Amino acid sequence: MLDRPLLMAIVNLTPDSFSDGGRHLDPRAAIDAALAMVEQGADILDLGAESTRPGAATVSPGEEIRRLLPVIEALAGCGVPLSVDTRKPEVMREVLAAGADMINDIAGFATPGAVEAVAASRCGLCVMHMQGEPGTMQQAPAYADVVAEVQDWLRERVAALEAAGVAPARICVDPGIGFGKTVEHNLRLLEALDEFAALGQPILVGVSRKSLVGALTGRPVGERLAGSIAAALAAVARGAKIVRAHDVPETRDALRVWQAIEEASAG
Ligand code: HH2
Repeated sequence: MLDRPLLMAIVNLTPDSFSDGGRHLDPRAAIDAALAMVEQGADILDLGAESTRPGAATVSPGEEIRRLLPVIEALAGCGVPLSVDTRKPEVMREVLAAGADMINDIAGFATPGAVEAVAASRCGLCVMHMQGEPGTMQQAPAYADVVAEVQDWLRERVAALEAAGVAPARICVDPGIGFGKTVEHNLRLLEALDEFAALGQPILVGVSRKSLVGALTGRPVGERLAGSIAAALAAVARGAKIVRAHDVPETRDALRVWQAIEEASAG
């Protein structure tokens, strides 16, 4: 399945996500938006019920579950895997029981109980790197060597999952663009993404509409599509296998064209 880059479409069930908060808070609206994304070529749907933008307020596990369950139940069988973006073990257990196929954890399954919550299931996992906590992570991110430190941390988290019995084939890794990183850190990680192949796991990257794109273009969140696509293609050119994005038709087109050129050059 990973012989072409996959498109993970973002469905935020939150009132306060940085770019589309509030749009899909009503379950029916979220379900319709998600089904439209599948029609438009999404390979995976990533459902998130807690905003992780810098400074965002936390949501209780009960509230997160209440937002997620009706949407998961309605989307089960929609034709693409359902990923849930959460870092809470209670939420992981509930959504897996409800039929979720993948857990995307911005805390890299480092929260106590998170590894155990996923180990017994067969779900896919995305292990993302974050320095600090969403509330404060952008205040003073610091690394001696950002690429080495992010890689070491991801390697350690993958080892912890494997030690708990998770098959490596279930795991992808993500450097966590914008999560406790300056513009320079983000650029360095994207530029060196091919070095992450040494971890031996597929690489997922999320750059869509992020402040990195804003910093480079001077554009507000609603005008970052072109910059987001440029960053996504730079990531796949350096080996990313899954791209997490808000704008499905446009990102799909960009990936198709990129892929066709790759195939032509391979003969
Ligand atoms: N970025 C966000 C959320 N989850 N998960 C992974 N694996 N990689 C990412 O880069 C990533 C992520 C932030 O984007 P968004 O979901 O649009 O915003 P919010 O966190 O405000 O809901």
